[in-house]
Amino acid sequence: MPEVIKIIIIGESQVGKSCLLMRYTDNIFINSYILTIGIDFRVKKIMREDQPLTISIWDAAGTERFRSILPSYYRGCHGVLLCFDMTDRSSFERVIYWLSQIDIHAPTTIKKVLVATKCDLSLSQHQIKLSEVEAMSKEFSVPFFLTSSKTGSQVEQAFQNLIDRTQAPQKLNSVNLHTNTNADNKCTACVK
Ligand SMILES: Nc1nc2c(ncn2[C@@H]2O[C@H](COP(=O)(O)OP(=O)(O)OP(=O)(O)O)[C@@H](O)[C@H]2O)c(=O)[nH]1
Ligand SMILES: [Mg+2]
Repeated sequence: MPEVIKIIIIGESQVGKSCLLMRYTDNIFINSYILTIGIDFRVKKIMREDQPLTISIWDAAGTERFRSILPSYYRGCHGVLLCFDMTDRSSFERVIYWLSQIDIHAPTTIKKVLVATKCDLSLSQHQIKLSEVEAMSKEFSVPFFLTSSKTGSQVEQAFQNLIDRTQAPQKLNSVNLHTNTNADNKCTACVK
């Protein structure tokens, strides 16, 4: 079991990757958009089963012009958060592209989580149905989380799911794809 877990956050530009990272590491939300140049990096130390664990998190720029540097950052990654914006259909359609990038560049053992962002925004702004997210999750056997970095909803859970699976892969390989849709955890904005 690794004592330092390396996680990368990927997805199209402006889906909210940096906000997800800031919410997880610093518990803050930044309303204005600050473009990530190349790649950003933060560390969070947690306790897991009474043992200290260091999580190093790489926040990749989504813009096309920084894509060429990305392949080398997948190296040695234990987990990946693949983000799309619930209010931007094109970012959801690009999930397949990002999955192919993981297949090409990341270790075969990498654990994946699909992260729907901005679920705090009103249903009228949503461009993706929950059933479509569920279908994508099922097709690629990747659990999903309906998150909001603004409210903090499901952010911790998305990271924790990834961390747990990197720590005990043999037990948690058959992860329940729908655990995050339990009534208590459900992001109500996404319930249709
Ligand atoms: N309402 C709402 N807005 C969000 C949320 N997450 C991010 N945003 C907004 O979306 C915009 C883009 O967020 P970023 O986190 O910078 O996006 P990014 O994916 O890192 O973008 P790149 O660095 O270009 O790849 C910002 O204006 C954020 O305030 C969220 O959960 N809810
Ligand atoms: Mg960013």
